[in-house]
Amino acid sequence: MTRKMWMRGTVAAVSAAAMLTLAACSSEQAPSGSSEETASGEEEMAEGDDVISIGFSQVGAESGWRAANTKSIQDTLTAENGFDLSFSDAQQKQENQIQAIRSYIAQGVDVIAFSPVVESGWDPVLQEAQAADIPVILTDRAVDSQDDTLYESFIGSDFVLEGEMAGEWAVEQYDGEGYKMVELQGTTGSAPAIDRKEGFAAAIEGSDIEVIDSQTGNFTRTEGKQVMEGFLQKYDDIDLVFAHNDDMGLGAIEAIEAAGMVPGEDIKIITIDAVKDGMQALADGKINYIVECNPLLGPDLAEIAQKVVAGEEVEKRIVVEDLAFDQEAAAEALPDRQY
Ligand code: GYE
Repeated sequence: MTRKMWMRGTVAAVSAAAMLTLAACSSEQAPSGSSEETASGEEEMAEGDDVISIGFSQVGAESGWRAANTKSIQDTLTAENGFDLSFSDAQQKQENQIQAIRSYIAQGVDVIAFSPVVESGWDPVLQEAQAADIPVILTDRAVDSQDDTLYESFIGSDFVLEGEMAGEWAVEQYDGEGYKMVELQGTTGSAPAIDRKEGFAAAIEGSDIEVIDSQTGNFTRTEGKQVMEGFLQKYDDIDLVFAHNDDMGLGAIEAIEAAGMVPGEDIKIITIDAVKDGMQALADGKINYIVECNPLLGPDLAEIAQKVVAGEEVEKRIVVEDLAFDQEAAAEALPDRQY
């Protein structure tokens, strides 16, 4: 399998407008390219026929990352760019996503895309899409299916690597201090929660950072705060929090401040995502380090959908590259941040 690294780190510096232009260009290219090949079929391709209907089932609206991801998809898969988008929000429930996918199959859309809330349990519905000849593109989160013919492509970050980057920085900064750490995990069973936990644990192995507790905060600010309140009641010696996303870290900040302590000093905080609110807290000294997870997947999704519909080969895995920020880097990056 060829692995293509898309330099999202550099792409992030390009303006959203430029990326939309890119998406718009490629949306014009795919249909005209295909009608050139079948010159005689051009007549049948009445105006509007080359519009790609796409059903997208989103995880929910649990975080700032998700809001930015939804915006990127909705801003890119527009009528102007040649798409007819049906969008649904599954409110973090797999059964809602399965229902949405079934309704897209019944509608007979050209492409189905979704960000699977959890990793497992997708084979039956993906087989239904395959039987109906509707290509599926995964965005953001992976499925653990053994049969990779059930989807065309998976576009998203390497979550294990994100966890490792966070853990390596923790070791660099804090090894030797005997730090006690608590972990705020993402949604149970989701690819980013499983992978970030694994990557971080591997990176701190052999250091003297000790994970004293680990619970899910479901990627939300409210639950992150609640879980952190519980940790603070249970332990009086927490030195470090690793939160699987910014929102839970921001919830933890509220809990730490309410307990009369200073986040970023008395208790250090490392998170993942690097969305605006997280970056602001990092620049303000309340978070110590953030590994980025780029949510701007709309342009890649548009391009892959066009290729799939045109019958072109696509990469099975498109890895989005992420950066990382300390407090100083966050202050510098903030003014130009898109999300
Ligand atoms: O980190 C978190 C969101 O799947 C990468 O989901 C995504 C994660 C992201 O809720 O904020």
